[in-house]
Amino acid sequence: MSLDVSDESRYDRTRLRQWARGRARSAGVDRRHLLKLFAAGAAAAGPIGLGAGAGTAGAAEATGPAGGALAPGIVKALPPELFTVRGTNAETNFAALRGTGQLTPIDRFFVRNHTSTPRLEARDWTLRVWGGGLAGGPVEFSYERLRALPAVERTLFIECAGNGRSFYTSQQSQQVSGTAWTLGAIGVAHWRGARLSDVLRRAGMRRDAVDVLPRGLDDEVVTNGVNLGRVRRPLPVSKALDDVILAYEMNGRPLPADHGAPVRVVVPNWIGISSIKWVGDIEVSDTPLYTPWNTDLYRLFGPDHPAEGSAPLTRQTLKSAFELELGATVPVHRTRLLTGRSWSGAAPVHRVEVSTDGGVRWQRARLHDAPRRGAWVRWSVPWTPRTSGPTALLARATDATGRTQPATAAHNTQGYLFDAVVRHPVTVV
Ligand SMILES: Nc1nc2c(c(=O)[nH]1)N[C@H]1C(S)=C(S)[C@@H](COP(=O)(O)O)O[C@H]1N2
Ligand SMILES: [Mo]
Repeated sequence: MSLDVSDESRYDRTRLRQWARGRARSAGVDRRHLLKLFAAGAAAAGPIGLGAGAGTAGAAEATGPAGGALAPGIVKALPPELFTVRGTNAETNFAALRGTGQLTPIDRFFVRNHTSTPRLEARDWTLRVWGGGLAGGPVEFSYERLRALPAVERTLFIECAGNGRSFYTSQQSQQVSGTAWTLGAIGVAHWRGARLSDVLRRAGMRRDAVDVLPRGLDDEVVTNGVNLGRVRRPLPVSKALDDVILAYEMNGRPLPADHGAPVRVVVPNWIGISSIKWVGDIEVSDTPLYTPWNTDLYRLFGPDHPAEGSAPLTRQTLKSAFELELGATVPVHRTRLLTGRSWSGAAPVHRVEVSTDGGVRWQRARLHDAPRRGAWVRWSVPWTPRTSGPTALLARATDATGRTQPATAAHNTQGYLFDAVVRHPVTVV
């Protein structure tokens, strides 16, 4: 089954209608209560609140005994040259990608945890598929049974919906809630796993099933005293059957703990929250499902959107980033190669232009990867700064749909889907 953009927008419209008619089952959470909670959070929280952002641990950054940053609950090492710790999360420093290949090495792949990384053993793990959208009762898959299914391999990014959020504030002077990521809440990996469609068919999914709901085995998420339950976000059956993977390998190795071991969902091109880590069960439903992650979170809210928010967010947007620290100092009259990466959830990146004078003149960057949907392209341009002082580097991508990164991103209260050209400050000395 194929799913193109028009199918997805049809799906979004249908869902919005179902939502408006109140047909949805509310998946165990009092919606009015939550809406109030999130509204209060957004108003009070400034840059940090609930969103694709803070977990239970709040915004404080802890410092470890060796002086390195400690993100409570992340297992792998987080040296400050590779990561910036933000609450329970770790952002990849883009400068640390310079010289690496198309795949993000696992030692620098960002981590977004609502709570903390659980330690699960493959031999103790089972995936339970259950619900009213199955012909019979629940079906269980052991790790071995999953690995015995036909394997698929794909190179795909996972990117948080809130990636780039801090630029709403720093570049557009707008208030948003959630983790103040710069552009490093993305990584590209080579995934290997079973097709979700194979698992659903073997579990006896019925033709009238509409949603599947993968749920993580990490701790329940508690925000301001309200228990939202385990991390879970419904996927429409059309997407689930199209290209979703139950991944057990990342970059040729068993999935690491922080990225969902032993098995995670990988949803190509969609916002990161769709790709549930540490998946333990999947509900298959014959009615639409709602959880906080597709109602009050991961929709667009604000004056330009309906009171109940936009349709649930699906595809990622278009972005570019330099492999250079924000605020870097560079020597005058010396030629250097500016490098970076661009990506889009909609189509392959077609063209990248770079400006080194704050956006007055633009030149085409040389692309170093064959553009493919689902991954990024690396690019470069030589630059010889001629005058000293502060300036801004800009990179602007266009994808194969013809869309170019705009000068400003459309504001929404939770700061999702920032897609504007970022003004990357540097000082020439
Ligand atoms: N079970 C579970 N799955 C999860 C999350 C989580 O906290 N728990 N975070 C989600 C979010 S918001 C993102 S952006 C991605 C991040 O994946 P990564 O940590 O492997 O980079 O995982 C998603 N899947
Ligand atoms: Mo995310």
